[in-house]
Amino acid sequence: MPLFHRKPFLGLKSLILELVLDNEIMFNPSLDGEKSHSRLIKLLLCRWTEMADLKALAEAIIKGDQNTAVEITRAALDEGTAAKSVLDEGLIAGMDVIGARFKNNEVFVPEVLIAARAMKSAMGILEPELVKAGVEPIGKFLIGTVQGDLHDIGKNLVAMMLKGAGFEVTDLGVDVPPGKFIERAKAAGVQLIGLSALLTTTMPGMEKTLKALRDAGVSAKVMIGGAPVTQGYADKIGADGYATDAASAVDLAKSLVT
Ligand code: B12
Repeated sequence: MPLFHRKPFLGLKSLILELVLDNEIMFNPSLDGEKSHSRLIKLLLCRWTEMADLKALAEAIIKGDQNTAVEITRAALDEGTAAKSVLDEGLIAGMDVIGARFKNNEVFVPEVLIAARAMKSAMGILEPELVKAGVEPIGKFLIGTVQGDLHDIGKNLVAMMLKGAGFEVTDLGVDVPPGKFIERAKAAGVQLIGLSALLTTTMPGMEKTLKALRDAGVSAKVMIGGAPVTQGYADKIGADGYATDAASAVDLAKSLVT
């Protein structure tokens, strides 16, 4: 399979506009016409290639093609593409599509898990470069299934989608007592906390955890979810938000950190 799919004249017009807006193409009086012209062609080719590569990366994530995702990520970094562009225009763009399709019932849990696995592998290569480049996550998120509850499939999906959206996620696992949420929330300085519950008998654990967090002075926003949870319940216990599925959880998290 060819490494890159280069589509001729992919968004060429918007590309020129983007380069002009980025001030990368300027009318430089010190350059003669020929030099300016060749500089323009060089820049266009360079950016166009980058865009095509990252589009192919997003497609690999959508298909859950782990090997191709890793290969393109490595090649893009070797070619000098900025780690942040690889993240935003490749990995996150791909996970955004999967999230939207999941929300619309066009794909289901297995497809999301496969896409997330591809993203995780590519992230393994990208992460050190992001750290080197000083790229900050869009927010720090702590998540766990509340005390007494062992269900984690939905919680894991939420965690993966949030990672895919650019959040730094700490996953405390299942059966998490309020004290553990407090301890990690303080240690990691998170802006957001996600509580998951799948049992009507463990749902009160959300209220208990929320109260304990507030009593301990943790001001991070708290969002809740899980099959039996509703917006009404979130309002009743004073949570900052509720989402029905992993894709909506990403939208909610983004809205809570801005
Ligand atoms: C798989 C499963 C199990 C597995 C869990 C494996 C695992 N690793 O998670 C096992 C077999 C261990 C299990 C055990 C039990 N289960 Co069970 N289980 C299920 C089942 C079939 C699927 C749950 C699931 O994974 N759904 C798929 C995921 C993707 O959906 P989700 O969890 O809802 O998550 C999505 C959203 O809710 C949301 N979301 C989830 N978390 C969060 C968090 C935040 C912050 C946000 C914003 C959003 C969000 O986003 C997710 C992704 O889109 C459900 C039935 C069902 N259809 O829901 C019963 C179910 C939840 N289980 C049930 C029961 C009763 C039990 C047991 C008590 C059975 C028993 N007698 O032992 C035990 C309890 C064990 C315990 N202490 O927790 C009942 C609960 C009934 C009730 N009213 O409380 C259910 C509804 C089955 C039923 N119809 O009776 N279970």
